[in-house]
Amino acid sequence: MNAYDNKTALLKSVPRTVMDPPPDGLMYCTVLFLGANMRCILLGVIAAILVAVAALVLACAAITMSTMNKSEDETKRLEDLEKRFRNLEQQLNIQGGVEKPEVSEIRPGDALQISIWTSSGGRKYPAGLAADGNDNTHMYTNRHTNPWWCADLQDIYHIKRVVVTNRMHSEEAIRARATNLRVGVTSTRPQVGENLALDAYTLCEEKPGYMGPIGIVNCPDGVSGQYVIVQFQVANNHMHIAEVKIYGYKETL
Ligand SMILES: [Ca+2]
Repeated sequence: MNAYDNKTALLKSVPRTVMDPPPDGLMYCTVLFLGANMRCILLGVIAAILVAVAALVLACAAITMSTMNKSEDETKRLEDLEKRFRNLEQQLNIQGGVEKPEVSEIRPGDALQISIWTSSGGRKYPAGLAADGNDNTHMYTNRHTNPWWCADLQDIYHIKRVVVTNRMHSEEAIRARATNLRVGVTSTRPQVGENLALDAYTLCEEKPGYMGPIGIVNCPDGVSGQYVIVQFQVANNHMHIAEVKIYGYKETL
């Protein structure tokens, strides 16, 4: 066997799978090609998803930051408004616009009552005895339906509180005449000797039943006038009280 024959024999011994494509070689290459492209597509899809997720995270972070900034801005805006309001309130206080004057006791310049009871010994108990600063002296009226006592403040005052002290040193049955206390304010002077209607004044408060040793009445804001009325809503009875203390402040125009 010469060299040519040897080469030929060697070529014939090479497997056909290396030298020649298999009968379905075209399909094999197509699968390889598509397989490579599918991996690329898959990698592309994964990359796109990652990019989308990253974009979503960034968007959420941006929205959160924006919301926080807006919240901080709103808080600062409210703080500024409150500061401006406080400054305005302070200015009004300085100008007397909303300043509430100090409440103090108002001493009446005069006092009157529906009638003056006179004892068998000729002793009289006028209205001034309920405004003399002495708890041991008291005013005293004849019997009336809804007897009244009145303090003349001789100027317009805002009335905030009235403290009525019952007659001292007497039997409980006598002091029990102080029943159904009513206190009010009016700018009309009541007439001595005349019954005073229950709606003849602005009522501060009424205390149903026995008043006890002391009756405390509060007046709502805005109640003002020159005359403070103390009245007992009773049928045909005497009125006798030791002291009336009035608290408020003077009207300023
Ligand atoms: Ca007195």
